Amino acid sequence: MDYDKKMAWFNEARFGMFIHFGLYSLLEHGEWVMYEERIPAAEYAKLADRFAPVNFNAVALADQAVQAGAKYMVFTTRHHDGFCLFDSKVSDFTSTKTAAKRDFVGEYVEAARKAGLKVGLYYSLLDWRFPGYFEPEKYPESSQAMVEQAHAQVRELMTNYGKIDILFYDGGWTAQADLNPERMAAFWRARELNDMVKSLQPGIIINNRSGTLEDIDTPEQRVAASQAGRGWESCMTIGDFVTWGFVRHNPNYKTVPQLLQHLITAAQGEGNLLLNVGITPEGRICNEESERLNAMGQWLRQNGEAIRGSQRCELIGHAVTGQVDINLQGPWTRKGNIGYWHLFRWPGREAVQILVDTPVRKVTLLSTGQELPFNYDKASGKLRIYNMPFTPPDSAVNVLRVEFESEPKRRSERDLAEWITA
Ligand code: JFZ
Repeated sequence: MDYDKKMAWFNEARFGMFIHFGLYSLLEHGEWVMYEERIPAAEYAKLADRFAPVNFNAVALADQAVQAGAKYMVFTTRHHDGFCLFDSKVSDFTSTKTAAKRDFVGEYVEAARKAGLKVGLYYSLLDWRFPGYFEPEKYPESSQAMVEQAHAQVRELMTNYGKIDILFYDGGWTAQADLNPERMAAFWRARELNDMVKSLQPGIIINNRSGTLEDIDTPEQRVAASQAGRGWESCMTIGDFVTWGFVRHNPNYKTVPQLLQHLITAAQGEGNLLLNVGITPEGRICNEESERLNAMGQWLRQNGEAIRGSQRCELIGHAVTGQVDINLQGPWTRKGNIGYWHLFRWPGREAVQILVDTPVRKVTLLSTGQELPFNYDKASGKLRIYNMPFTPPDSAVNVLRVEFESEPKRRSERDLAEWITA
C-alpha cells in the first residue's frame, strides 16, 4: 500500500492513548517489577491466580480516549513478563486460561471500534521467562523457542481480532540490551515476521522496534521529529520518571500545559503523541491521569484544527534544518496557507513574530474566532499582532490562526547582525 495513503489517518490523528495493563498492575511497582525485583517465574505466575480485575471496562477506556481527543489507542497484549491478555495456543500463561477467564484484547478491540477509534496492539517480543533471552549462547534452544513464540503469537494477534491499525513492537533488544537494529532484525527474523504481518493486515502501521525500519519511529519520553516524510510517534507517561504500569504514589504528574506542549511540539514536527495510562489493579484509570486527559480533550475541542493533520511551518527554526531559532512564545504548525502560532507563554497585548517573508491576510484567536488587528512590515519581515486580551483566554496554551497570502515562508537573514542597526 502507498505509504502516504497508509499514514493518512495517523497523520490526521496526531494523538493516541497508550494503555499498560497486566499482572504487574497488581503489584503497583511498574511493568518491570518481575525483573527489577528478580521474582522467579513460578512465583510471579501465581499472580495470575488472583488477576481478575472485575472493574476493567474496555468501553470506559475507549470513552476516556474519546474524551481526551485521542483518535487511536495502543493496548499491551503481552509485556516482557510473558503474560498474555489474549487467548494463545502456544501459551497457557494467558488471561483466558487463568483466574480472569477473559480475553481483554478482544474486549479492547471491540470497544475501540465501537468508539470510532483506530486499534493498536502492543506486543513485547522478549519474554523474561525464557533463560535464552538473557543467555542465548548458554540456552540456545530457549532463545529460539522465544522467537518462535513471538512469531506464533503475532500471527494470532494479526489473525483473530479483525482489522488492526497499528502494531507496536517492543522488547526487540537482544541480550545485554543490544539495540543494534541489524542484530535485532536478524535475531527475531523480523523481515519474515513483518512480511507475515503485512500479508494478514495489508494497511497496518508497524513501528521500528523489531529491528527493521517499517513505518514509524518511536522516540520514548521525549519529542524528537524524524526527517520530513517519515512518520513518528513520541510515547510518553503522564507521570514523570515513573513506570508505564500503574504506581499509586507519584509526586510528579506533568501539568496540562506541559502535556499540551508535548502534543503541540510533536504536531509541529509532523509527528504524534502516544500518551500512556497505567491501569490500576481494579482495572481503572487513576484520577490524576483521567483529569489531565479530559483537560487535553477540552483544549483539543477548541483548538484541534491546529493539530489534526498538522504540517511543518518554516516560521520556526526547528522546521528548517540547520537554523537555530528561539521562538519565545511558542511553535507554529501549518495547513496550506494557514499558520497556527501556539503561544505557550501569553505575551499580553502584543505578539511579534520575526522573519516572516509572506504577507498576512487575517489573524484570529483560534479558540474564539476573535479577529485581531495586525501590522506586517514586509521590509523588516516583522508581524506585529496587537490589541490582544491582556490576560490569556486559555490558561494553558492559546493559538493564533494566521491566514497568509500563500504558504508562509521564513525570511533568511543575509547578515545575522543587520537587525542591530535596522
Ligand atoms: C519499553 C518497555 O521496556 C517499557 O516497559 C514500556 O512498555 C515502553 C513503552 O517501552 O521501554 C523501553 C524501550 C526502549 C528502550 C528503553 C525502554 N531503549 O531503547 O533504550
